[in-house]
Amino acid sequence: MVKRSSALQRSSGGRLGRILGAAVALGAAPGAAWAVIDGPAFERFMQASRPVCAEQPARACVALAWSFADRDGDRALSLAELAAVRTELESWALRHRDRLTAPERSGLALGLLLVDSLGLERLHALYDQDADGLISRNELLADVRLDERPLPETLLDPAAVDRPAIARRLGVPPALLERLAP
Ligand SMILES: [Ca+2]
Ligand SMILES: [Ca+2]
Repeated sequence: MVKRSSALQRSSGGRLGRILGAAVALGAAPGAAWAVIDGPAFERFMQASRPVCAEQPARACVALAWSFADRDGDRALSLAELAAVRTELESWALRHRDRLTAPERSGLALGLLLVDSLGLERLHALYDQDADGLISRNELLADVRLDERPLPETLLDPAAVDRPAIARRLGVPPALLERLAP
Protein backbone atom coordinates (compact mmCIF):
# COMPACT_ATOMS: atom_id res chain seq x y z
CA MET A 1 0.00 0.00 0.00
CA VAL A 2 1.46 3.28 -1.06
CA LYS A 3 0.55 6.17 1.15
CA ARG A 4 -0.60 9.26 -0.60
CA SER A 5 1.77 12.15 -0.67
CA SER A 6 1.39 14.11 2.52
CA ALA A 7 3.02 17.00 0.73
CA LEU A 8 0.25 17.06 -1.79
CA GLN A 9 -2.43 16.66 0.80
CA ARG A 10 -1.04 19.29 3.10
CA SER A 11 -0.93 21.78 0.29
CA SER A 12 -4.59 21.36 -0.48
CA GLY A 13 -5.09 25.10 -0.81
CA GLY A 14 -4.81 25.12 -4.55
CA ARG A 15 -5.03 22.90 -7.53
CA LEU A 16 -2.01 24.34 -9.23
CA GLY A 17 0.07 23.41 -6.25
CA ARG A 18 -1.18 19.87 -6.44
CA ILE A 19 -0.56 19.66 -10.16
CA LEU A 20 2.91 21.10 -9.93
CA GLY A 21 3.70 19.21 -6.74
CA ALA A 22 2.65 15.98 -8.35
CA ALA A 23 4.53 16.82 -11.50
CA VAL A 24 7.69 17.61 -9.62
CA ALA A 25 7.33 14.66 -7.32
CA LEU A 26 6.97 12.53 -10.33
CA GLY A 27 9.77 10.96 -9.71
CA ALA A 28 12.83 9.64 -10.13
CA ALA A 29 14.72 6.62 -10.66
CA PRO A 30 18.18 7.59 -11.67
CA GLY A 31 19.36 5.18 -14.28
CA ALA A 32 15.90 4.12 -15.32
CA ALA A 33 15.90 2.83 -18.83
CA TRP A 34 15.45 5.45 -21.46
CA ALA A 35 11.85 6.14 -22.32
CA VAL A 36 10.83 2.81 -20.87
CA ILE A 37 8.08 2.87 -18.32
CA ASP A 38 9.74 1.50 -15.25
CA GLY A 39 6.90 1.09 -12.80
CA PRO A 40 8.81 -0.21 -9.77
CA ALA A 41 11.56 2.38 -10.16
CA PHE A 42 8.96 5.08 -10.40
CA GLU A 43 7.25 3.85 -7.25
CA ARG A 44 10.57 3.82 -5.43
CA PHE A 45 11.19 7.38 -6.44
CA MET A 46 7.77 8.48 -5.27
CA GLN A 47 8.40 6.94 -1.88
CA ALA A 48 11.85 8.45 -1.61
CA SER A 49 10.81 11.91 -2.74
CA ARG A 50 7.67 12.20 -0.63
CA PRO A 51 9.29 13.07 2.70
CA VAL A 52 11.89 15.25 1.01
CA CYS A 53 9.32 17.27 -0.91
CA ALA A 54 7.03 17.53 2.11
CA GLU A 55 9.59 18.60 4.67
CA GLN A 56 12.76 19.91 3.07
CA PRO A 57 13.44 23.18 1.27
CA ALA A 58 12.09 23.24 -2.28
CA ARG A 59 15.56 22.95 -3.81
CA ALA A 60 16.01 19.45 -2.40
CA CYS A 61 12.75 18.31 -3.95
CA VAL A 62 13.58 19.94 -7.28
CA ALA A 63 17.03 18.37 -7.26
CA LEU A 64 15.52 14.91 -6.80
CA ALA A 65 12.99 15.40 -9.57
CA TRP A 66 15.68 16.82 -11.81
CA SER A 67 17.92 13.83 -11.26
CA PHE A 68 15.05 11.61 -12.32
CA ALA A 69 14.08 13.56 -15.40
CA ASP A 70 17.62 14.18 -16.67
CA ARG A 71 18.23 10.63 -17.85
CA ASP A 72 21.50 11.24 -19.67
CA GLY A 73 22.92 13.42 -16.91
CA ASP A 74 23.82 16.39 -19.11
CA ARG A 75 22.17 18.79 -16.64
CA ALA A 76 19.47 19.74 -19.11
CA LEU A 77 16.12 18.38 -20.22
CA SER A 78 15.68 17.27 -23.81
CA LEU A 79 12.31 16.90 -25.46
CA ALA A 80 12.68 13.10 -25.23
CA GLU A 81 13.33 13.30 -21.50
CA LEU A 82 10.30 15.52 -21.02
CA ALA A 83 8.19 13.08 -23.04
CA ALA A 84 9.38 10.17 -20.89
CA VAL A 85 8.36 11.99 -17.71
CA ARG A 86 4.96 12.83 -19.13
CA THR A 87 4.36 9.20 -20.11
CA GLU A 88 5.46 7.88 -16.73
CA LEU A 89 3.32 10.44 -14.89
CA GLU A 90 0.24 9.33 -16.75
CA SER A 91 1.06 5.70 -16.17
CA TRP A 92 1.58 6.32 -12.45
CA ALA A 93 -1.68 8.27 -12.20
CA LEU A 94 -3.56 5.43 -13.87
CA ARG A 95 -2.03 2.82 -11.58
CA HIS A 96 -2.94 4.87 -8.52
CA ARG A 97 -6.28 6.12 -9.74
CA ASP A 98 -8.22 4.36 -7.02
CA ARG A 99 -6.03 5.70 -4.24
CA LEU A 100 -6.01 9.32 -5.33
CA THR A 101 -8.51 11.80 -3.97
CA ALA A 102 -10.98 13.33 -6.41
CA PRO A 103 -9.13 16.68 -6.36
CA GLU A 104 -5.82 14.89 -7.01
CA ARG A 105 -7.34 13.00 -9.92
CA SER A 106 -8.86 16.09 -11.46
CA GLY A 107 -5.68 18.07 -10.84
CA LEU A 108 -3.58 15.47 -12.63
CA ALA A 109 -6.09 15.16 -15.45
CA LEU A 110 -6.14 18.93 -15.85
CA GLY A 111 -2.35 19.12 -15.80
CA LEU A 112 -2.02 16.43 -18.47
CA LEU A 113 -4.75 18.09 -20.50
CA LEU A 114 -2.90 21.40 -20.34
CA VAL A 115 0.36 19.74 -21.40
CA ASP A 116 -1.29 17.82 -24.23
CA SER A 117 -3.26 20.77 -25.52
CA LEU A 118 -0.12 22.89 -25.68
CA GLY A 119 1.86 20.01 -27.11
CA LEU A 120 5.08 18.74 -25.55
CA GLU A 121 7.26 20.10 -28.33
CA ARG A 122 5.79 23.57 -28.03
CA LEU A 123 5.93 23.46 -24.24
CA HIS A 124 9.59 22.49 -24.41
CA ALA A 125 10.31 25.34 -26.83
CA LEU A 126 8.45 27.85 -24.64
CA TYR A 127 10.85 27.15 -21.79
CA ASP A 128 13.98 26.74 -23.91
CA GLN A 129 14.71 30.44 -23.97
CA ASP A 130 18.12 30.30 -25.61
CA ALA A 131 16.81 27.80 -28.19
CA ASP A 132 19.66 25.33 -27.72
CA GLY A 133 17.21 22.43 -27.77
CA LEU A 134 17.51 21.80 -24.04
CA ILE A 135 15.83 23.19 -20.94
CA SER A 136 18.31 24.19 -18.27
CA ARG A 137 17.34 24.32 -14.61
CA ASN A 138 17.35 28.11 -14.72
CA GLU A 139 15.09 28.08 -17.75
CA LEU A 140 12.70 25.68 -16.05
CA LEU A 141 12.52 27.82 -12.92
CA ALA A 142 12.45 31.18 -14.69
CA ASP A 143 9.05 32.07 -13.24
CA VAL A 144 9.52 30.52 -9.81
CA ARG A 145 11.57 31.71 -6.86
CA LEU A 146 12.49 28.84 -4.57
CA ASP A 147 13.08 29.49 -0.90
CA GLU A 148 13.48 27.59 2.33
CA ARG A 149 9.90 26.36 2.35
CA PRO A 150 8.88 22.97 0.98
CA LEU A 151 7.96 23.10 -2.69
CA PRO A 152 4.18 22.64 -2.37
CA GLU A 153 4.03 25.62 -0.03
CA THR A 154 6.22 27.77 -2.25
CA LEU A 155 4.16 27.00 -5.33
CA LEU A 156 1.00 28.26 -3.67
CA ASP A 157 2.56 31.63 -2.85
CA PRO A 158 1.85 34.21 -5.58
CA ALA A 159 4.91 36.12 -4.39
CA ALA A 160 7.11 33.11 -5.23
CA VAL A 161 5.43 32.09 -8.47
CA ASP A 162 5.05 34.69 -11.20
CA ARG A 163 1.68 33.52 -12.45
CA PRO A 164 1.21 36.36 -14.97
CA ALA A 165 4.59 35.44 -16.50
CA ILE A 166 3.59 31.76 -16.72
CA ALA A 167 0.28 32.71 -18.32
CA ARG A 168 2.12 34.86 -20.89
CA ARG A 169 4.63 32.10 -21.57
CA LEU A 170 1.95 29.47 -22.08
CA GLY A 171 -0.41 31.81 -23.89
CA VAL A 172 -3.29 31.07 -21.56
CA PRO A 173 -5.53 33.62 -19.83
CA PRO A 174 -4.10 34.67 -16.45
CA ALA A 175 -7.53 34.02 -14.97
CA LEU A 176 -7.08 30.32 -15.71
CA LEU A 177 -4.02 30.09 -13.48
CA GLU A 178 -5.72 32.17 -10.81
CA ARG A 179 -8.58 29.72 -10.81
CA LEU A 180 -6.20 26.78 -10.52
CA ALA A 181 -4.40 28.33 -7.58
CA PRO A 182 -6.70 30.59 -5.60
CA1 LIG B 1 19.35 15.46 -20.15
CA1 LIG C 1 17.99 26.12 -23.34
